[in-house]
Amino acid sequence: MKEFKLKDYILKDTIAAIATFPSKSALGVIKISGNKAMAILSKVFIPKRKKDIKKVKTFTLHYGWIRQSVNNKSRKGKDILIDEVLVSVMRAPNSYTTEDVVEVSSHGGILSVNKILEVVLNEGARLALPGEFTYRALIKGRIDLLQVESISGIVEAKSEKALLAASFQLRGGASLKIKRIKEKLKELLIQTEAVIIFPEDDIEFSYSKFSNKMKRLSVEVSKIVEGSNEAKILKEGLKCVICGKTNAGKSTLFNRILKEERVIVSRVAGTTRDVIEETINIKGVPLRIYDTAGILEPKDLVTRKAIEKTSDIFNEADLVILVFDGSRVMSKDDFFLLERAKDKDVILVINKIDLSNRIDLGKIKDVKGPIVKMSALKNEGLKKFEDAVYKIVHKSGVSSDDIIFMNHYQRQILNDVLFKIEETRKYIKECYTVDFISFSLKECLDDLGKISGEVFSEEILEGIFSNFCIGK
Ligand SMILES: Nc1nc2c(ncn2[C@@H]2O[C@H](COP(=O)(O)OP(=O)(O)OP(=O)(O)O)[C@@H](O)[C@H]2O)c(=O)[nH]1
Ligand SMILES: [Mg+2]
Repeated sequence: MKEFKLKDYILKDTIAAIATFPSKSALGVIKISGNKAMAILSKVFIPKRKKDIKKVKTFTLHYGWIRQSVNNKSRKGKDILIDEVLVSVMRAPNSYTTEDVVEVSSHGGILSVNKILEVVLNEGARLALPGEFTYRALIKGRIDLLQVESISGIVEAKSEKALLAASFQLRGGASLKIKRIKEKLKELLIQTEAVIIFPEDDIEFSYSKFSNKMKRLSVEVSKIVEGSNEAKILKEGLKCVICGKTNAGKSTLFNRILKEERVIVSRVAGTTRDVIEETINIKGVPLRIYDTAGILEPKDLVTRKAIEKTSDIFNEADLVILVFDGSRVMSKDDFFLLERAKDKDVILVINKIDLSNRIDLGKIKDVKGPIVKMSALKNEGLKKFEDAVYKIVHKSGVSSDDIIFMNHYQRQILNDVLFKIEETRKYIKECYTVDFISFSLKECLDDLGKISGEVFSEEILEGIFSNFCIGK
């Protein structure tokens, strides 16, 4: 994807873009925003009822045709009519961008929509960059950075829970939470500053009272960290890898989870070579689930590649599903995989319970995660398996109002804030001088300002807007 820099988002330009997905569909929408929006419209639009379109009121709808002016001699003066449209006019400052905004709804043909955009660009608009309409809403102060992030949360929502959470955030729910934390931090900061600025007044600084307040703040920030982690899972899906030695029944389980015969299953050890990815939804949580090769010893180039691919996806996984063949004793491959999964969230699946049991579960140690006994072949225990996945995904117990969509940078900053708060608590416990505490609180406040967008951070803004689509 092309990288965009903030300096390319020039505010004085009038911008235009196709806002709908270009495909054969009922409608297509072309958006124009900026101080020349109405002038451009007046050049390309022929209203059915005669009127001066430049002077129409805000929030009005106009029926007519989009035209393309023709300059060649033989057709001079005879415009080409491109498409029959409805035009919505939203005047500054009450519009998405706070500027004059025009939305042209045309028929949804790919050519028609592109042609309308072309004539609009010919009359002086510039093609909008990704997220540029939303960027203007942010810069003009109509929404903050958390609301911006909620918009991509709405666009990308894969479940009702994600949609409701993003919509709550767009209404300012998350912004208010950050604001409240900032207010509390400010109060604490003022207390420390009073001690520093007026030493002659001998203001008493109670370390124990301060410590209690910081503890409460830490709980609140932790809750927001959990909410942002949950949002990441809802947005991107939980990466969930199925591992196990050859023939344990990984592919059979994969097919069961998907409820279709997606991959080849066979008695031959080493059937699966490639990593196969599918996305499913378990009770509103998108799971990006991967079937992998069970081979652990490379025999040739193909098996070497299979091992490498499995290993890469294993390292990235949020959740490992470790499949054991319950009808066989534990082998060195099983122990190797157990050791490897030690630091991950794991579900241990004891498969093939329809056969006689030979596995010794007592030998499984040091793994945090539930054990699910099942038969993938006979489709027994799948419900227990899905419940175990659901429990792991929701272990934090975050409710939908606590979910906060943030981008990678915002999450990183939030984690830094929590770290600093914990550090400050240590300073307080060890009765450091008040200026140490004060400095740390000030840093936390600045960082929270970057998350909501009050403190300008180029890195965050570029990170957010490069992921937006053009036309949003
Ligand atoms: N009896 C019984 N057989 C099973 C069960 N699950 C899988 N199998 C059989 O075990 C064999 C291997 O299954 P796969 O799903 O291909 O195993 P895998 O772990 O994907 O194997 P590789 O891709 O070679 O690593 C097949 O013959 C399956 O029918 C089960 O629950 N019970
Ligand atoms: Mg397989």
